[in-house]
Amino acid sequence: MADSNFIDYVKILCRSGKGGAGSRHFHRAKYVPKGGPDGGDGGRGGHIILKGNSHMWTLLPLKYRRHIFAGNGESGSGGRSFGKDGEDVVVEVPCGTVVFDAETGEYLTEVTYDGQEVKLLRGGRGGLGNWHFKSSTNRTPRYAQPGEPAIEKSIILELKVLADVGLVGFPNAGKSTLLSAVSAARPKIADYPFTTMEPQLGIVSYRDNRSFVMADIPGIIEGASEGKGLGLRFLRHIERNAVLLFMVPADADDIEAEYKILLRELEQFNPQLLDKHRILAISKSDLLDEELMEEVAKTLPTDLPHVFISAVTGQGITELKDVLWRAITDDDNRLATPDIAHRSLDDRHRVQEEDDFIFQYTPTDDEIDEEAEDLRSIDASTWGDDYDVDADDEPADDETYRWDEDIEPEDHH
Ligand SMILES: Nc1nc2c(ncn2[C@@H]2O[C@H](COP(=O)(O)OP(=O)(O)OP(=O)(O)O)[C@@H](O)[C@H]2O)c(=O)[nH]1
Ligand SMILES: [Mg+2]
Repeated sequence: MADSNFIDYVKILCRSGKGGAGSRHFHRAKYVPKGGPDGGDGGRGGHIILKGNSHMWTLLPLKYRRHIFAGNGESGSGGRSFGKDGEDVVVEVPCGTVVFDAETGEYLTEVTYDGQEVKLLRGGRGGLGNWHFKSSTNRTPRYAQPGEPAIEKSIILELKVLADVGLVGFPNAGKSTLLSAVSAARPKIADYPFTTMEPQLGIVSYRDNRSFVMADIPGIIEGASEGKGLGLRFLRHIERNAVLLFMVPADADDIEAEYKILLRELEQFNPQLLDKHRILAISKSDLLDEELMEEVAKTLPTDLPHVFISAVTGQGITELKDVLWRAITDDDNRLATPDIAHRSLDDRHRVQEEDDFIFQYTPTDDEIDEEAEDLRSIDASTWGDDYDVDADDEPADDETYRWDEDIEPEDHH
């Protein structure tokens, strides 16, 4: 496993950029005595954005990237010059990446389609320069706003393979052999358990140029939901499949009993998995003759369709594809799929509005009080009393500003 390319779990520390400070500057020029406040605004800190990329199949590129930091905004300067915005960081992830808060384990969001952008951490807004705070009572504000702080969050990215059909079976059931028989994928096949150590995807072509994606998942054993065998690590991939194809070999002692064990493991992992369409394939049917097959058929569970298949002789493969296609395209199933995708679905995050970040900076009450106190002290400043400012030039309302009020400087976005 050490040299595996398939990485489906990474933990990363992310930090957005902090906002640049507003400038506290007064215009100075020959023949313009007391030119007035002209400190510009600080630049915005960089955002952290996740972006879906359908050409990525693993989180490997992120494995060694322990930190992702966006750039800080630069401070404003004299002459109402704006500070430069900090650089945004766009992190590309495979489709099917689910994001959790590393501290709380809370589900945050997911990236499902190519090009989708999820705004994760908002960069701090830049502070306003002192010329915003000029007023009739204070023509020489010595106050400028600091920039908003950066936001730091540890996140966990989990990849859940997006496939139409997931293969569910004990080790050695013939899952990889089936995938290699119906697709161009070439998974490793051998007669020992746990040959498959990581999920493999294959595209199965169906008639009329249609196709669907099948995922070969490592074998499940009794106790997998408690971590036995390869355990939980791969059970989660099944969450994203639209249809589950159970595979039990024809030479099993009791097919129904094996099917029930598999079903119980899925249920213990996530009961909603049982809402998916299920199909039972009796693999290695070349080991049975007609007569035996009829005998076996009588012992099969009756609550799901079954198909006798052999990846070796090709028996039942066309029928299997038909049954799978019908299940995949079944509208009832389509509707059921999005809801069962993950734990703790949070309404707040479902719609990602244009500037709706998952984490934004919100000042505490103390910080708001401190800010207001600073602004009040502007009035107490001196040396402006005799300073002449054209009355029309003054901001009409008072300059009390709170970070959460979102004042936009007129000519800047
Ligand atoms: N006779 C017969 N043997 C098969 C058939 N399909 C698979 N086998 C054999 O069964 C053994 C296991 O096959 P795999 O495809 O590796 O099984 P798996 O379910 O992927 O196993 P794990 O990856 O360990 O979970 C191999 O020796 C295959 O040759 C079949 O249709 N007929
Ligand atoms: Mg296998």
